[in-house]
Amino acid sequence: MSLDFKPVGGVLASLNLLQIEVDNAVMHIRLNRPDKRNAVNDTMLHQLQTCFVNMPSEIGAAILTGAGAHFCAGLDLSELTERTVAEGVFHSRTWHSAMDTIQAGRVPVISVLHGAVIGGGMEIASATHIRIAEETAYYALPEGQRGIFVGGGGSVRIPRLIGVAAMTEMMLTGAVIDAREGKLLGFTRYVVARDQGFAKACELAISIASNTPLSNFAVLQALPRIADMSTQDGFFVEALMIGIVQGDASAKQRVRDFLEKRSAKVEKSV
Ligand code: 1HE
Repeated sequence: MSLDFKPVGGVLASLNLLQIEVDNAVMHIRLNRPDKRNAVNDTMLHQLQTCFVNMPSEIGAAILTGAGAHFCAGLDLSELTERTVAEGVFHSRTWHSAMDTIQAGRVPVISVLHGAVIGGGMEIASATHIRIAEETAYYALPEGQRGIFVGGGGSVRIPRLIGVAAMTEMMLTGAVIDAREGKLLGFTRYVVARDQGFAKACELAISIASNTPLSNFAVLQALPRIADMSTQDGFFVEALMIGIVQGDASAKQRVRDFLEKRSAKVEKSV
């Protein structure tokens, strides 16, 4: 498959801060700036956005990881000092746009978190759809200590995962949360042993990529919108969504496959 990425905003010549590999229907995107602990500078942010905007139609799921000992040390603080107030506002909006291409893109994204998952690193992870932590992962929001605030959508997404109270405490105190506590708080779905995150992500990604595209579309696009709606609006959109999804030929085939004993039962994993 050729990965013909078009630059977003004409900024990029290449995606050198990402390492991208494709295995059948799964794309693996690795933040690749380990010497700076994958701190996200403007170039990396644009490259992430470019990658998700140009997701080839053959891809059905993506895995996001970080190179080196850490997932991501957050915003590249070296780019922050010279910004004016207006530039700060617009910079945050650039992050919002990039994170949106991940969360509201076409493919489900699984992040594998290890080592530091700090500030903007938590914001990137919270824009993905499933988070897997390796036991080395730890989380912090040191924005309070740095005299800044979250700017990559974290104030919206992170409280929906761990609650406003936990995020408030993390931001006020700089508390560092380990992988197990992160799971207890609801930030990740899984905690796995060191170096086991990618294998787990592959297992999930292969399964997710085999869902019908319209069903994955409904999960990614309708669920978060319904969560923002009134109860009655939510029921209404849900009814429209199931009507559309179940009307697709691939859905009808899958239901027939089950009824005619050609597809697997629901079984709990051991
Ligand atoms: C960086 C950054 C960075 C590392 N921006 N350069 N994020 C933070 O406040 C986290 C800051 N980073 C750290 O606390 C530590 O670097 C780590 C715990 C992540 C890793 O420690 P360590 O000992 O493995 O590495 P190091 O020696 O601290 O860093 C290696 C290099 O990466 C070093 O550069 P060098 O040129 O001296 O080798 C560091 O300066 C550089 N580096 N992290 C810039 N973040 C959308 S708004 C989001 C707001 C935020 O994300 S605030 C949180 C920012």
